Amino acid sequence: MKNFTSIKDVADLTALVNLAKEMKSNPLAHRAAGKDKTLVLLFFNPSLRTRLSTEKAGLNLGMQVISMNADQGWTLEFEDGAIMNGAAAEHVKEAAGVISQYADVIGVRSFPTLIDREKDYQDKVVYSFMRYASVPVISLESTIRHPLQSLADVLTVEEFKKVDRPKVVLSWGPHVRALPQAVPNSFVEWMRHANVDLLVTHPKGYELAPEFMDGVRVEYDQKKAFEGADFIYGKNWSSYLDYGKITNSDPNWMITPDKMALTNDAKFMHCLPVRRNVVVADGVLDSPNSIVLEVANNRTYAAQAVLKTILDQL
Ligand code: SN0
Repeated sequence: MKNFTSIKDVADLTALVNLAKEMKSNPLAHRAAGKDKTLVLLFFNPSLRTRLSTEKAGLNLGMQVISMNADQGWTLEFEDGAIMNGAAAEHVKEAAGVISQYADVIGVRSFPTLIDREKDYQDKVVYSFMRYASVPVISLESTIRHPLQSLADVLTVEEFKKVDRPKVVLSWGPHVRALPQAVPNSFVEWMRHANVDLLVTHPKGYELAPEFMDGVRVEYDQKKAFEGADFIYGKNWSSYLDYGKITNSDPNWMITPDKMALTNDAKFMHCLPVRRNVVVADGVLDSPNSIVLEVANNRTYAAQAVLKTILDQL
């Protein structure tokens, strides 16, 4: 694994999940792996879990960790051949090259504009860093994917499943803000490689990009989708078709205890942050079936498995 930006960077998902489990069972066992190595995390957008869990993962592996909020101050230029007479003070060619002088591994977070679909789906920030950095780059949520979240999701399903091939339902829920498609895109991309029966439910108009959904089942009737589910994964996303828009805010799509009652005693998962009583009702989040904190905890071990794999190859 040179970089970590999508499932395509993972040679063997089962082996990576097993490594994450091993990290979890003894988080400090590999403190020598990252000795004298520096992890630099760059945040072009806000972060709570990703920042803390990835820092923690690096520290558990004995790395030195430097995080930087890159959302203020200089804007970077990402276009090749740009005449830089506008707002951007530095090209990513120099920025990524410079950070590579200080870091052994670089992590980058960036959100989409949700205005220009073609541009967002080029995933330029993370790919530019990969191109111009001389050290491995990991995605801390790119404009269209959130692979560390998805690895934690696969690990959590693996830990909590009661049947060999559980029914996993990704359910859209309403939201007041237009959110990225990164988490659901990535969730689908990873779950289709896991041993699960995957179903996606959302209102018409919220179809995800074909590059992620090809061959994945969709059920537009949310209640029907919930029937017999072993896991419900709640998430809002803005429309891909009417790009970045909120085209449905029907509160009837909120995930409620009534709907959870239709499932096979399903566990409830969400990547967080979550708007209570908008996307999901209190009764679901506060029920014993909610494992949102377990998902968040697993973010550390997902990141630790990825970092360990990369460190072993340096
Ligand atoms: C982000 C998203 O991609 O949906 C981060 C999730 C890991 N979520 C938000 O930005 C939520 C913002 C809000 O106002 O609720």
